[in-house]
Amino acid sequence: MIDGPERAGDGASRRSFLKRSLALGGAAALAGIGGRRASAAEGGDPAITEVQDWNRYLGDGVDARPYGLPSPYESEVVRRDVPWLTADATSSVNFTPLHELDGIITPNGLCFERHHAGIAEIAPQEHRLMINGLVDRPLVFTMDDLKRFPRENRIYFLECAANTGMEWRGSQLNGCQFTHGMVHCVMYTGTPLRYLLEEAGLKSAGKWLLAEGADASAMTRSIPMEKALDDCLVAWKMNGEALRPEQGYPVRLVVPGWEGNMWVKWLRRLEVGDQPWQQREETSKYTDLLANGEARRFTWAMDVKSVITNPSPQAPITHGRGRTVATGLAWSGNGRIKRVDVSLDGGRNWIEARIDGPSLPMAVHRFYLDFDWDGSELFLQSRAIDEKGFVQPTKDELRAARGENSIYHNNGIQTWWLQKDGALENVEVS
Ligand SMILES: Nc1nc2c(c(=O)[nH]1)N[C@H]1C(S)=C(S)[C@@H](COP(=O)(O)O)O[C@H]1N2
Ligand SMILES: [Mo]
Repeated sequence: MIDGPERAGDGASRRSFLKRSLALGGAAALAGIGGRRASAAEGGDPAITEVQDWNRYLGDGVDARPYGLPSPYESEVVRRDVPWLTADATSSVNFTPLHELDGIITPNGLCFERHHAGIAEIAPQEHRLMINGLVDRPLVFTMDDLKRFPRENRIYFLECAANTGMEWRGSQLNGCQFTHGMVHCVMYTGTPLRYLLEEAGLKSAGKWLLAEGADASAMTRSIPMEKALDDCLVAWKMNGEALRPEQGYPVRLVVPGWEGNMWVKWLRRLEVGDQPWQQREETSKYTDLLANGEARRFTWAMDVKSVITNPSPQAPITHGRGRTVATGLAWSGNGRIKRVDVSLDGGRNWIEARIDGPSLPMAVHRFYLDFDWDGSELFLQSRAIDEKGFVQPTKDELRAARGENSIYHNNGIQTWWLQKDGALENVEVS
């Protein structure tokens, strides 16, 4: 709550504040935001004058919650699905509540889920990972075997190639959870895939890898050996604890920067071959049908992308005009994010946002724009640029290049229409 004579939302000071804050890329020195003035409480704010229960009585002891859960006041912070999107929950998706999160790490219980045949519930002592095909020594690993290989910890985003797919032809879903929530960013612990392949001994003809899941869909994808030997991980921990069943417990493949479908969960087999297998998920699915009837295939790296998570349709501005924190996420399968720009006027003018927190290759980046909202309508957009120089396109630019048939690989610029009452709507300004 902004109050007092110096409130940032006042006339001339507001305009100069806006100018200043824009000039400084949002990192402006902010005057007049000391919170509610103390005098407001002089009438007797019961939040101050009354002794509250939590102040009067002892709380639960240390063993009341052996596995901690969020406060009951955070009960809205959950994954959500879009019921009409799929016929059945076992081959479906739900979405990360991006508008409720901050920083760059997605908590384990909020990582979106995408299953093709439900969640496999696997007893780790019964799980095996096999390496076969063009290797000197076909091998089978137990989970205990895997844990004797050298471990690494790395933070990566995973984005489903279908993320934002419903928005290709125009704006459709009202909330960044639904338009952009098929992404999460987690610290994985595991062993580089390279070590396991070296243990088996690659034959020189071995140029491709087939990764297969142990779930009822037996998810299978072809991965070029170059990538497998470069930075892929076989991971069994996420954010420090065991993978959640939804995320592939006891072990999954991590394919940094590349489309989520390749990150095979419940990983049970790696076959080495001399060519791709042309599986269903790399032919009929996860391909983009161009206007000329040809399909783009094997487009693995996820393109540079960003979205403003707050304010957004599920997170309206409730404080009225004045000082406002806009924030969002940016990521690229090509490496680090170099810059994020924010527009308040549908892409006519751009202001460089402030990136805060770790800047890691193929991880999400958190950006902020601290600005003074004058209460007028705005068209909020963000545009990310990665370290390879790729610039997030407008949706028109994307459609000009790829046509109108696509679902997958939509990294177009998102627009939120901020209305005078602080509500927001998903619209397209291209
Ligand atoms: N075994 C198996 N692996 C899988 C899938 C699956 O259905 N089965 N879905 C894939 C898809 S399409 C995506 S986007 C990611 C989703 O990972 P998440 O559920 O951890 O978010 O897992 C991939 N790995
Ligand atoms: Mo996916």
